[in-house]
Amino acid sequence: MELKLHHLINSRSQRILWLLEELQLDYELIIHPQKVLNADAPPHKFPTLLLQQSGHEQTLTESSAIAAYLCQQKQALILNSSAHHYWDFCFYTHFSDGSFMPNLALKQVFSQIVCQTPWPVRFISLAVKATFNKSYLNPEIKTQLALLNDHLTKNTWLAGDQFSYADILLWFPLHACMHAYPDFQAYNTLECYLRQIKSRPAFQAALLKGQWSADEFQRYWEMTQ
Ligand SMILES: N[C@@H](CCC(=O)N[C@@H](CS)C(=O)NCC(=O)O)C(=O)O
Repeated sequence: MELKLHHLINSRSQRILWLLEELQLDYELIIHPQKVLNADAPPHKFPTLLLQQSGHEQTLTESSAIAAYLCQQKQALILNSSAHHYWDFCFYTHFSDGSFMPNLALKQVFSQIVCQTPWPVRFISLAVKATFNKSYLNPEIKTQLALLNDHLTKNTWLAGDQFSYADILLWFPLHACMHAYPDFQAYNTLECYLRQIKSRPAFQAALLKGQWSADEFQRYWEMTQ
């Protein structure tokens, strides 16, 4: 099976790059420094994975679908339905992109609206953003962080002692929260969990290959606070 990954620097596709490194799969990496705005270029969502097998090419998008497929193929980083932490595995593989990331995506949207509002009336969109953050998004994220913090206080990884692709999917929104949510430092366990991820060799290799910029990521997500 030949694999080609379309990756946008500092985006969610960094998770699939990390997954490919964890699974020790051979792949070709196509790096996109920024969003494709050219009408002639094929539209891309990042990640997009192209799989070539027996003369047939398949295009796969959606990080969680890509992760589920690759891990099933390799029979790695997944839990068997008889495993003690199977239900945690099931829940958290859907939680990250299904519930957690949408709140961060809304923060991104409000931040973009502010950036695109003409300067003389920007105070209006700034006020809307602040109100929505205060009254809805930050309380929602607080509840989600408390859930994760509580779970990871009792477990090394999301699925108990076993590192799984649920952890890979969680990393991006959790790391974004570190900069996008004002009181993140109150969650000591989550900071330790992120450090634990950072110490994985495959994670480090993926950061290098994906041209990850920690400063750029921080700057981008801090603007959404
Ligand atoms: N739910 C999808 C979201 C993919 C997505 O929207 N990725 C962003 C980068 S984080 C993207 O492709 N942006 C470029 C665009 O929408 O044109 C996934 O996790 O794979």
